[in-house]
Amino acid sequence: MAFFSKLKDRLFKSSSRLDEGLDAIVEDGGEIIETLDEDKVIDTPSVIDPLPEPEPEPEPEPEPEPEPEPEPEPEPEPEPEPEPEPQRSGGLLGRLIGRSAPGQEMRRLVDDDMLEQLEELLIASDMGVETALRVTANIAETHMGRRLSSRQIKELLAREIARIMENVAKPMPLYPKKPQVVLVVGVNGSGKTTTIGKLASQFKAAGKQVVIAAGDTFRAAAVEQLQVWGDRAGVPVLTAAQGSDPASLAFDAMTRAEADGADLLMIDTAGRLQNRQDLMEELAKIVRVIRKKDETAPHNTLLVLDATTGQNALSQVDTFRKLADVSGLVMTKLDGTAKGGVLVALADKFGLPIHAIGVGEQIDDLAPFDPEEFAAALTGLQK
Ligand SMILES: Nc1nc2c(ncn2[C@@H]2O[C@H](COP(=O)(O)OP(=O)(O)OP(=O)(O)O)[C@@H](O)[C@H]2O)c(=O)[nH]1
Ligand SMILES: [Mg+2]
Repeated sequence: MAFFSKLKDRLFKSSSRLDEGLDAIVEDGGEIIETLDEDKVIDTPSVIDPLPEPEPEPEPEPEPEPEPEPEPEPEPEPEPEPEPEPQRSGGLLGRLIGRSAPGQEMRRLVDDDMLEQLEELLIASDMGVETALRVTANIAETHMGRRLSSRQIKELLAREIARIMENVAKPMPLYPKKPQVVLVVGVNGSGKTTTIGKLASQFKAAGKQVVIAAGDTFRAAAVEQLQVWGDRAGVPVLTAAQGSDPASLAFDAMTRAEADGADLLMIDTAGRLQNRQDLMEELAKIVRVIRKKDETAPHNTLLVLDATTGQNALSQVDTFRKLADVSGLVMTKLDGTAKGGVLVALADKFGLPIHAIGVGEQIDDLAPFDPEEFAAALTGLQK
């Protein structure tokens, strides 16, 4: 589907840090290995494949030449200047892409040094210390003493990441309750209003009757912005006078949504910083007032997180969970950031469902969260 290839493209843009870092790890301290059949090694679906020489000595040989013969394939040219240093690199291009000539491949021994570098890279990619340690430990357990290409390490990592994330990939649940109340919360600028517009459009396309309430009553511009999104999505937006109590707007919106027989009521809220106690209390009040109408509401409380904030997303989840019963996450701005790794840390630490990811500012730039696609994109694997 065109949409998903666009998504993949955008996520790939965000993967450069991890992707390049992994290539660098293999390049740094790796060595060219003769592979009997290049394609077999490169394209093998499993990274567990045994190496040509299955017996790895404790690695006393960081020494230069594993193979005495300079180049195995008989070339028509009497080599112009084939490789100055045979085993350090396969030429500039080879170094860049972690491979050398056909039949050869750059590989790095999995040892303590390599694992330490990998751990540092994962931490630098915002995956969080605990997650990085555990992923590295898993790789150590299964692959210590092996020589792996950059591609193989990426496959291994992608598999670990997808495994951590598969349990949290869940679309926002829909209930028979009418109206199903969806409260959308998050810090300033995280993408709440935009995400509501995108979700409203998707639910409407799925045949749901949707109403949006402009619970950000502080800024006139916020109401206008939501109105624009309502028009784009083709759903009504309920508003109140600027400065009025957002909790009473939420109450009125519920009354109206009930009267209209709406399936979904999505309530936008003002962005609130975690350290603004008054705003955080106001959020708790919105929830209390909604429950006067329907004690099972809100049925979903979506916390919208901005991927570019990196590790700070973890403390946002902590804080918002204390105030509101956060039922799921949406991660926005995964396009064009190198900090997408924080999503792995979030999944690992909280296990909250990740309903969707934002990959742009347009109405259809919201995608279901697919762990395998995400892991492949994050590690720079071409699928
Ligand atoms: N690139 C990109 N930009 C996004 C995405 N989601 C939202 N934005 C942009 O982020 C900015 C803030 O989005 P809003 O939806 O206004 O955020 P908000 O949480 O409602 O902000 P406040 O109401 O001020 O707290 C806007 O410029 C959006 O276009 C996304 O997935 N990708
Ligand atoms: Mg907003």
